[in-house]
Amino acid sequence: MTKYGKCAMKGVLVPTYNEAENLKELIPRIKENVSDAKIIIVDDNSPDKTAEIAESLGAIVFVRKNERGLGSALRFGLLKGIELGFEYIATMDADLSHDPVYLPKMFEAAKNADLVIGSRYIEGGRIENWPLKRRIISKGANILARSLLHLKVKDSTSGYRVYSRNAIELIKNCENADGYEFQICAVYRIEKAGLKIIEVPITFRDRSKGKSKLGSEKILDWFIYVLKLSLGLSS
Ligand SMILES: Nc1nc2c(ncn2[C@@H]2O[C@H](COP(=O)(O)OP(=O)(O)O)[C@@H](O)[C@H]2O)c(=O)[nH]1
Ligand SMILES: [Mg+2]
Repeated sequence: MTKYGKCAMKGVLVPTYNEAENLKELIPRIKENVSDAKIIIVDDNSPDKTAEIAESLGAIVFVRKNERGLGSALRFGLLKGIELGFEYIATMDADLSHDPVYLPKMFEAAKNADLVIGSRYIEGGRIENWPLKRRIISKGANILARSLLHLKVKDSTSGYRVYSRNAIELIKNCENADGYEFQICAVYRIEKAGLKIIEVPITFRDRSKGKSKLGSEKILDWFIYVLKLSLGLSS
């Protein structure tokens, strides 16, 4: 038991920055698809009142006042999820790019794996209405990750995932991966540790509300991180 009531086995973690409008649609849609899961929001003190909206919609909300970063928010939320007693934790973006309709299938697959990835780059996976530039960045990042880090996973940058407790124990050490590089750090550690990873095809759709937080500086940080990881210079 926790202060949030009888502990559910499943959590759905959503990192947010200025996603109030998207959460109004996302939270009810998660509840519709996985009624037995608790929703955890890690918000970095968004000025648009994301946290208040999330709370009013019944989510467990953590507000970080002095920190920013997708990776550090995910690490924070996954570790909180373990403390709260969840067995499986899904992670997904707030912007409806990750359709909650896939959650039941992904949680089901997680019974036989330590990491389930909602994948755009396996048979049956698709990307809709993403500009060409974003497609090239995403595909390029995956090709680089596969060749430099010798990864088998086809979509190592997807943020739509389900982690087991074992997998979360491993990503505790992704301390230098505070931004978008967290996704790659997590896959790298889980795959190299020999844990089982399953990719499930998804259709990814570009956001229609709010703004992407991926800028060229973050892409460069990601690239330097992967390079360092491949050379054994980063943990
Ligand atoms: N807490 C937190 N969430 C973030 C941060 N940056 C991005 N996010 C969230 O991470 C998810 C993915 O970010 P997004 O901007 O959609 O990236 P894109 O899909 O690669 O364009 C969204 O839910 C964002 O609100 C951050 O610094 N802190
Ligand atoms: Mg997005």
